[in-house]
Amino acid sequence: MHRTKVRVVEDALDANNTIAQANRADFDREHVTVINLMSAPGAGKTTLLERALDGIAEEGTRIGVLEGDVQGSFDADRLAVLNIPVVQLNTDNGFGGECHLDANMVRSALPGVPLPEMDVLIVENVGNLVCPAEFRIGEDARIMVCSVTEGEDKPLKYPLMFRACELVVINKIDLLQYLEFDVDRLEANILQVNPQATVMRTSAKTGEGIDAFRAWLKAQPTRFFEDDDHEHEHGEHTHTHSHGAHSHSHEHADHDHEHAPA
Ligand SMILES: Nc1nc2c(ncn2[C@@H]2O[C@H](COP(=O)(O)OP(=O)(O)OP(=O)(O)O)[C@@H](O)[C@H]2O)c(=O)[nH]1
Ligand SMILES: [Mg+2]
Repeated sequence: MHRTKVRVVEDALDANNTIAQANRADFDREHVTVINLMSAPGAGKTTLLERALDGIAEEGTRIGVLEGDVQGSFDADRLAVLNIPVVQLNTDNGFGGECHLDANMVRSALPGVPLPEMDVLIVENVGNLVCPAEFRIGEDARIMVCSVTEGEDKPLKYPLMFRACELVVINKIDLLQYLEFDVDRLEANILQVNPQATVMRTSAKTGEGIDAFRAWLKAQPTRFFEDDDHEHEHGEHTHTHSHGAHSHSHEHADHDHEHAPA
């Protein structure tokens, strides 16, 4: 029984990776760098984007957002005032209200995403600390947002998500003064499970640390200048570039996924 379950999960992840490659080919053709933005519900993904993307187009970086939510367009509506391309993708429309985005869901939304108008596409994943990390969507880099109300132990309890990300943003640091929270211990735990991670501390409320986050985002389109010799004919898991985003091939195959049939 257990073996059957693992096989189904492997097949599902293989199928996902095939579609993720197709997404990636489309992104490459349009020279768009794609970032998968993940966190537990409410850690501050949308608020960080509201802060960091305000005025970024005027500074020369064309960023679009694909908003993934189970239901509703609350987050897309919040970002609409920024005057950037924002597309909403709901997982309850034909996808069973999934708790994560997968490559197929993103693919279904691509016809509505004006890729030629952007250098970077940020995909805000569904708020969840486990499932989104298991499904590649064809992205170049992954960001995880972890807020200071979630507990210092989270990297040790949910290591896959922290390990999958190039950047970990510790958000809501304006609340530290009200909490008994050891932010240095959180950072040490993040680096214990992912020594390569870049770690930033932000408050999307006060704006502290947002400049560094914004600078990180603005640096993302450079991969096409760095990779000009490579013709961009790489597959999802064979290409190495400045973010090291594709060196994780099939590391998840031995993880039981919550949605596998029993
Ligand atoms: N104090 C404080 N509150 C914040 C900060 N960032 C976000 N919030 C608040 O946290 C709540 C959730 O923020 P969102 O940006 O909606 O979080 P999210 O990760 O996009 O949530 P989902 O998309 O539902 O997963 C809101 O009430 C925000 O105002 C912060 O840095 N400090
Ligand atoms: Mg959000």
